[in-house]
This record gives sequence, C-alpha cells and structure tokens, in this order.
Amino acid sequence: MKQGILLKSYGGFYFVWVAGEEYTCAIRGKLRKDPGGIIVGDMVHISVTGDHAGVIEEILPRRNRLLRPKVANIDQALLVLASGHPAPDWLLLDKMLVMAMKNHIQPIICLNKADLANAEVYINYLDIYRQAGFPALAVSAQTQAGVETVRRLLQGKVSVFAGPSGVGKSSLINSLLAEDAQETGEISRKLGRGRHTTRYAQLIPWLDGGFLADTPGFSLLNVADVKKEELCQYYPEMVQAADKCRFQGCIHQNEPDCSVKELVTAGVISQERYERYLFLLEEIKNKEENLYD
Ligand SMILES: Nc1nc2c(ncn2[C@@H]2O[C@H](COP(=O)(O)OP(=O)(O)OP(=O)(O)O)[C@@H](O)[C@H]2O)c(=O)[nH]1
Ligand SMILES: [Mg+2]
Ligand SMILES: [Zn+2]
Repeated sequence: MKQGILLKSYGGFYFVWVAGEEYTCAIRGKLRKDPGGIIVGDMVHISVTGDHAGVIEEILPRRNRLLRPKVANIDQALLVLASGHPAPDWLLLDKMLVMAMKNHIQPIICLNKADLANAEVYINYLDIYRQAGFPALAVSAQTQAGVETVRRLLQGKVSVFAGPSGVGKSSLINSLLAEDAQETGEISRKLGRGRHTTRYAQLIPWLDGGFLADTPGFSLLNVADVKKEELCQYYPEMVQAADKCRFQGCIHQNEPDCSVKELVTAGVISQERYERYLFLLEEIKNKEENLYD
C-alpha cells in the first residue's frame, strides 16, 4: 500500500501523485458510492497493480475542503479577480473570503490584469482589504508584474486558485510554471493557452512539495453552512472591534452601542464592505427562514 494525493480525475480514471510519480488508478466501488465522494487534493492509499497503475483503497480524513471550487486539504487560496474582462465582483470576493476563513484556509487576494488601462482604481480599492487584515496584491500574468511575489507566497504549500471565469487563473499558473521551465531548462507544462475555459479542477505538483490547483471559474457562491450569528467572525476588522460592542454576540446590524457601526461611521471600517456584509446577512436570514417553512 502506498500513500498519495489525488491530482485529478477524468474518464473514470484517478491520477494519484505518489512520491513524485503519477499513478493512473481505478477506485474501489464502495468508495465511489461514498456520498462525500473523492475530490482533488484527497490523500489516499493505493494498492499498486502494475507499472504506474493502481487501485484507490482508502480516502484518508480531510484537513479541510472547499465546495466551490471542490478541492480538499488546502493551505491557502489565491482569490483571483481581474481589473477588467470581467471587472471585480467584490461581493463574490467577500463570499470567497468567508468560505476560506470558515475552513481555516489562508486567503490571498490577487488582482490580475493590472496592466489594463483602468486598473488603478481597483488597485487602490485593495487597501480596504489590506486594512481588514488580508494580504492583497496586484499582478499581471501578461507582463509578469508581481508574479515573483506570488511565487514566493506559494512555495511549498497547497494553493488553490479560485475565482470567476476569465480572470486569468490558468494564465497565472502558466506563468509560474513557465518561470520554472526557464530556470530548470525543462519544457513548461501547459494548461492550455488563453481563452480555454478550465473544465475540471486539477492539482499540479510544484516546487518544494507544493501544489497549485487550477479550477473552473464560477460567478455564484453560497456561503454554505454559515449562520447569521457566525458571519461576522469571518470579518477580521469586525472581530477586532466587537470587544467594545455593548452586547455580547452583537452581529453589528441593529444593536445599540455597536462599535463596528461606530467605526463604519468614522470611516475606519469600509462602508461598502459593511453594506455587503449586511446584504449577505439578509441572504443568510432568508435562507434560514425558507429552511423552516
Ligand atoms: N490583459 C491581460 N489579460 C490577461 C491577463 N491574464 C490573463 N489574461 C487573459 O484573460 C483571458 C482569460 O484567461 P484564463 O487564464 O483562461 O482565465 P481563467 O481564470 O483560467 O478562466 P476559467 O478557466 O474560465 O475559469 C485570456 O484571454 C487571457 O489571455 C493579464 O494579466 N492581462
Ligand atoms: Mg482556467
Ligand atoms: Zn456590534
């Protein structure tokens, strides 16, 4: 029995990375019927049946998991947005941040296409997120600006690239891989050149035991399993302020003497991000009410 990590699955086969080599595997029927299923990033035990071939016998317990994109055992999530085509969807970013925080995954905000003419205003907007406590950088897969910084952040970690379709997730991964190829003299492993929509998640082995996960884009996201009392825990700028709210368990909505609301009024906490928080709170409330109808 060998231990490995599921890189990708398609055509009924499972591609498992075992000590630096790829095995093409089948899976035991009982595991396929498992409601949780097997997902990219899962640690597995395989029995070897031939040359680089095997059968997945067991899925090991997960450290964490995202539903969208569907990847397990993640260290950090590069939340990618673009300065245009498509323009940033800040509400979607806030939702991705909530899901990352809930699942104990370090988020890194990455605004791509910083080369576009109107990028400046979006780049400045990132300050809101930096002040909230999130790492945020502006990059360009096209000009390679900032790519070196991204590379340093990702070394030795399992990093998932997540975000809407067309923001440049695959392009960024390609430029990181191409850089390696230049350094090591290897031929770069292409994910398919621009304008190819990514159809399934895959983990790509990378430097120092790290992996990069390319995933399909999405524009809708549910903040799954988040209760309205819980939501503000995933906003670092609110967690910090909540000590001074009059009520314990204040969700910073209608309560009197709310420190968060005071900081919003004072311009310390971003008004816009706070309004999106209220919007999300409503969305969760409506979902909770429908549940008990
Ligand atoms: N101007 C500019 N265009 C870019 C940049 N990065 C990517 N693009 C273009 O944006 C388009 C989409 O890039 P992809 O890398 O396929 O985007 P993706 O996020 O992987 O999209 P999905 O796989 O559909 O989720 C392509 O036409 C790229 O050439 C950039 O830094 N600047
Ligand atoms: Mg892609
Ligand atoms: Zn409050």
